[in-house]
Amino acid sequence: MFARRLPLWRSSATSKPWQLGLSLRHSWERCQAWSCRGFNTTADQGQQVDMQQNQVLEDLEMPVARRETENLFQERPETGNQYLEDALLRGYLKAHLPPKVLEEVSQDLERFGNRLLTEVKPLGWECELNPPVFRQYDAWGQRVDHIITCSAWKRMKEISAEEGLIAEAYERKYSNWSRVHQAVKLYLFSTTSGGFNCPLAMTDGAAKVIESLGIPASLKNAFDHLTSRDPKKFWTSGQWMTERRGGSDVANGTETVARKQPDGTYRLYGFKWFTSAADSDVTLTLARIADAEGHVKQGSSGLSLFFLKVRDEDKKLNNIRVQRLKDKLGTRQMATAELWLDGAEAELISAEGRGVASISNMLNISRIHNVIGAVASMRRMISLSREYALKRVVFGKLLKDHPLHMQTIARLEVQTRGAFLLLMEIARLLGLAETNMASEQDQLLLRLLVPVAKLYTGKQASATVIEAMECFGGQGYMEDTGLPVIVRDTLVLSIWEGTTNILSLDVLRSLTKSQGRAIAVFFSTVQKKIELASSTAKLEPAVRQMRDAISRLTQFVQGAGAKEAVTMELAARDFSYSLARIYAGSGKDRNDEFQTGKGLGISPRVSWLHTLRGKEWSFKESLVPTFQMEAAQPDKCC
Ligand code: UCC
Repeated sequence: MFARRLPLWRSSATSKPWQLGLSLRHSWERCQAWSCRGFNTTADQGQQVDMQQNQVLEDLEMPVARRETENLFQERPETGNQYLEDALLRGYLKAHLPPKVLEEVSQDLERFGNRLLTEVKPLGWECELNPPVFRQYDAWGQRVDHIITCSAWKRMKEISAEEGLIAEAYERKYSNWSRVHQAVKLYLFSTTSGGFNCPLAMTDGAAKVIESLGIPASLKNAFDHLTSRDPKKFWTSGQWMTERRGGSDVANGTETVARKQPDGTYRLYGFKWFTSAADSDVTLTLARIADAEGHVKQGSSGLSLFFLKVRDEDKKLNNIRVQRLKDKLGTRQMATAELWLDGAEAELISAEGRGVASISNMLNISRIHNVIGAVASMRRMISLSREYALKRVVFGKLLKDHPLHMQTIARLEVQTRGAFLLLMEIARLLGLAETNMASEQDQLLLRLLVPVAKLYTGKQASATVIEAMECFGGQGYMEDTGLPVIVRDTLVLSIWEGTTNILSLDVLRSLTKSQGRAIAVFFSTVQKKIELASSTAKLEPAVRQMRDAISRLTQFVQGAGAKEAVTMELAARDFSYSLARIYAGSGKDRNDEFQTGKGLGISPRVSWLHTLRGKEWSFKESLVPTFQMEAAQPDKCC
């Protein structure tokens, strides 16, 4: 076929410019017949096809410049108000929030959805086009170490304050539901935020640490700034944990030394290798306190937590030098820097040697933000793919009418729904914990689910956005569609805030620390959810699958005590994946309408495609909880 194809630029004597629209359409249809003929054609059919083929080739031999463009361009996928278009989100809120809260929150989210569309989205794109620039010296040779951010980035900070993206969680206007409200706003904001979701994650984490310390008088001012709705007052925070020797093994990698001053403050000396959102106002960081002889204690118990302002009142850096900005694959809108601390003034805010335990409050919050970012990226890419499927014609019909294409999107949708329900569950539990309404079981579950969700959704998101990018063919790979930005920015989610393996070990840490109570709560919670689901006949296959998975996991856990530590370590990732799949897959709820689907569906089954105009696809996709016991056997693992 290719041997016979004529170059496009050779003009055809038979075609007339005014016939082009028609002839191209016809040739397209002929193309379909031609491409569908298969390999086994009779001689007659073969002749016919040859004639058709010749005609198609003739039709295509138009000088490119003279073609009507309307048939050659693809349609841009457009989405509207993200809140109004997210049926699962709205269904979840309707099923959970008390009516009065629902009314107010819905109004706020609808308004915010419009603001995202009209104001925030263009700003996010501007941030992408104008990444931060580092100017080390001024024109006269003075060292200035100035990180220059664009006006859109600065505007994002103001909008974050105006919208109460941090404040909401600490004002607790809606009591235990405030965290859900905040999580939903951040979820909607995430993919249009131009990377500003990163400083917000750390700011929330810093506020959480300060609050958990009882808001000491010395930190009251900082707490007010971090949780302010006033754009002029709002501060963001960094989270400087990673040093030259690495970011996972913080206990052994941290070299920064803190020297006590006569006034009780400290001065920090060290080198921070990754400091995200380095333009932040304040930060939390770890260091080892030196004794009178200048000695420091190594290991985790030598680390203490410090609070510091990055600049003074005159915007001068706090004895900090910026070495350079990082050249990252994604999140390029946001300045990540290498910093020298050369006597930075800091305040000790944890008990000496309790730095890691204290900063873990921040870690858990920023890990939840990571989950928010992951689910948001998945949702955004699927919304766009779905929109595109309603517009893009290939092989003579819309993408939405191609079963294989729709099956692909359906699979992504199932993953996203499971991840969304996991996220909402965490936000719900966090809200309970912060309003003293959480039972001991709720708290154990929250501790376990944060690393489980972080590690699982980080991986899900990377796979999902790449698959969704493919739904646009070559267009998905084009920078100016904005799709590669989402893909790049998503890929970091399995790395920062702890890699998949580090988080898998944290899952084990939470089980060990609770002496098995966390896993017991996990099992009893999913059993209850499954009991609820079993009353719905059409969920029977999913319930069976779930029961089977739980039983296999229970067997493994029961046998784990007798095995060597290395066995559990090798199993940690598969084990955590299973926990995530089972919990997300059992995403049942108390509200009947939400339980049985009716277009919202529970996560193991997807029926949303019914809502696509004109076609009635129904795919039974499953978040099959598969726990590979083999991977837990050291001799089979290499
Ligand atoms: O990447 C970074 C910033 C990027 C920007 C992020 C924006 C994200 C936004 C997303 C939006 C889209 S900052 C670097 C991030 N680095 C990490 O995440 C660190 C990864 N490494 C770990 O997580 C390790 O597991 C360590 C550092 C926690 C291990 O430290 P240790 O000292 O070796 O661990 P230990 O000895 O097991 O734990 C010390 C104490 C224990 O408490 P006690 O002493 O009472 O028994 C632990 O139970 O800390 C407690 N602990 C925790 N508690 C440790 N982890 C936790 C936890 N997650 N929750 C509660």
